Amino acid sequence: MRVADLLDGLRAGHRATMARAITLVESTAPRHRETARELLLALAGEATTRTPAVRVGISGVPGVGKSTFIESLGGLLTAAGHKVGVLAVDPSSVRTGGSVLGDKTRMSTLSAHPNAFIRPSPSAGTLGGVARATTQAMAVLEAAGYDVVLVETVGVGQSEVTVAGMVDTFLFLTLARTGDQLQGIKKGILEIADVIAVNKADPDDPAREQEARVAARDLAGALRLVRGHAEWAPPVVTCSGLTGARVDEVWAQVLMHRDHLGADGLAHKRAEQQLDFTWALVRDELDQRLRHSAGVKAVRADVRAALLAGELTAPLAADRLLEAYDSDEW
Ligand SMILES: Nc1nc2c(ncn2[C@@H]2O[C@H](COP(=O)(O)OP(=O)(O)OP(=O)(O)O)[C@@H](O)[C@H]2O)c(=O)[nH]1
Ligand SMILES: [Mg+2]
Repeated sequence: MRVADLLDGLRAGHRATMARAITLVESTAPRHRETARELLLALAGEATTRTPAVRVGISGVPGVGKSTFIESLGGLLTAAGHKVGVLAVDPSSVRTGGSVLGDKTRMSTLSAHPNAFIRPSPSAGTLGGVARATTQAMAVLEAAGYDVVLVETVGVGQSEVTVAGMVDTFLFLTLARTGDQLQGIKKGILEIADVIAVNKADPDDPAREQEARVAARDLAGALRLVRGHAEWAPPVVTCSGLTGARVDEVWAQVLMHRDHLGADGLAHKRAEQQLDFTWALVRDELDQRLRHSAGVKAVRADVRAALLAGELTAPLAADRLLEAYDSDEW
């Protein structure tokens, strides 16, 4: 596949080309890497002349209703003329090779919409690798004219921080569980969330709605403690992804956050993200090299045996491995 053909297909918004291009940038096969690089370079050049797409990360525990919410939100956005891409970063796929997020069954209407494109999580590799694939898939979608990209991720481990580092606005979905809602939320989340929505506040269930409102108020209070007088006080709203109630309000808050950043703030945020991404790529690559180093391979069994026998301390063992690594010829 030639890069020029891919570019033509993307500009024309051809879905088959998008799927192909995303597969290409997700690929870890060495023979794809060169083409993928060339494609991404061309896309990066084009991106500078475009209005930046709205990139939103959507997180929350399994079952909080992320996919259902995206189905509702995507419906609103496509009806308003937007082209909506949905990607997933799934930490469980890192371990098991299967992906549960971004499942099209919860997004059946959206996945059938001509102006929506849903891509489940790439199903293998490290979290860094999955994140890299997702960032690059985002570039492909944007080149094809997708002006909103939603990234779904489960609130497990490092995945939220990873996703927060790739999007403009980070939306956290939570539930009203009276009493324990604050304990149930990792403190780190309150530090990175830009907008919080207490989900499943269905209008036909007044008791639940009320519970959600109380939870939202408590959360807003907790946020003030955690974030102090930060410039942006993350709004806490309630919604019901299933019925679509107040999903428009959540989106309005996302746009408020975007307004707050402003064009310069957004450009600055994205530049910083690129810098972090660069170092993540370097670390990933170094990790790979270490894994495949001939020098390290030659000594690792000996070093291990010596360490286990108590003949080497950890710092000395590390020195040995690093020396072996440095002795490699690249
Ligand atoms: N009552 C109610 N149920 C909801 C709402 N949103 C989602 N659900 C239900 O909650 C369950 C989980 O919804 P999903 O959208 O799959 O949740 P998710 O967060 O994407 O889950 P994972 O992708 O597995 O992490 C489904 O049975 C939904 O029908 C809501 O607003 N109200
Ligand atoms: Mg889901």
